[in-house]
Amino acid sequence: MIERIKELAGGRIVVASGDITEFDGDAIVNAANSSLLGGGGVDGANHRAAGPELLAACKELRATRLSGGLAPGEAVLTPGFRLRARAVIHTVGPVWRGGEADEEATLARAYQSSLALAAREGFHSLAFPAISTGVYGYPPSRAAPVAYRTVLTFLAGSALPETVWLVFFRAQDAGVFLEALGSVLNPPPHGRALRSHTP
Ligand code: AR6
Repeated sequence: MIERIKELAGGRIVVASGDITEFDGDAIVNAANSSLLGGGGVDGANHRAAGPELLAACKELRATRLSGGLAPGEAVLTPGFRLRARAVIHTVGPVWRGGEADEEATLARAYQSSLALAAREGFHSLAFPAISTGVYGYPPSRAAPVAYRTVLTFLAGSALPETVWLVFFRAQDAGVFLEALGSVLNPPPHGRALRSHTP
C-alpha cells in the first residue's frame, strides 16, 4: 500500500511511503543503472513486479538505440507490462563520490529528464523513488532539496505531469526528506528578523 504523507506545491507533489511497484498511475520512475539490465533495490523490485517482458524490452533498447547504455542523468521509456503503472521511465542517478563529482547536477538531470519524458508522453501522474539514495550512496538529506527543487521548478513551467509522487520505501525515509526540506518549505519569517534589529 502506498500511503500519502504530505501534499506540497498545492497538491501537485505528494510525499508518500510504500512500495512503488504498487503505484496505480501513468508511470513510475525506475532508479536503474547504465546497463538497463536490472539490479537490486527498487530496480530489482520493479523488474520482479513487471515480469520478464520488462527485461526483454530493456535488452531490445540496448540492442538498438542505447547500445552504449543509458548515461547518468538521462531517461528512457518502456511499457509497464505487469505493473499497475502503464509505463516505466528508467533513469540513472549519480553514484555518490563525496559531492565533488557533479553528483548534484546529475541527480537534478535524472529528475528533469524523467519529468520531461512524462510530459511529452502526456502522463498525468508520475511516481519517483528516492533516486541514488540506496546502493548509489547519495546522502538522503542532501538529495532531498535537489529532488524537491527540480520537481517544483519543472511543474511551475508545465501542466503535465499534474501530480508527482515522491514515494519513499519506509515512512522514516519520508520523514528524513521532509525534515531536510524544513528550511526550504518554511523559510524564517523576514519581517520578524528585521524588526528584532530595528531600534
Ligand atoms: N519502492 C520504493 N522505494 C524503494 C523500493 C520500492 N519497492 N525498493 C527500494 N527503494 P536503490 P540507487 C528505495 O538502491 O541508489 C540497483 O541495483 C531505497 O530504499 O534502489 O539509485 C540499480 O540497478 C532507496 O531509498 O537505487 C543500480 O545499480 C531508493 O529506493 C543501483 O541500484 C533508491 O535505492 C541504483 O542505486
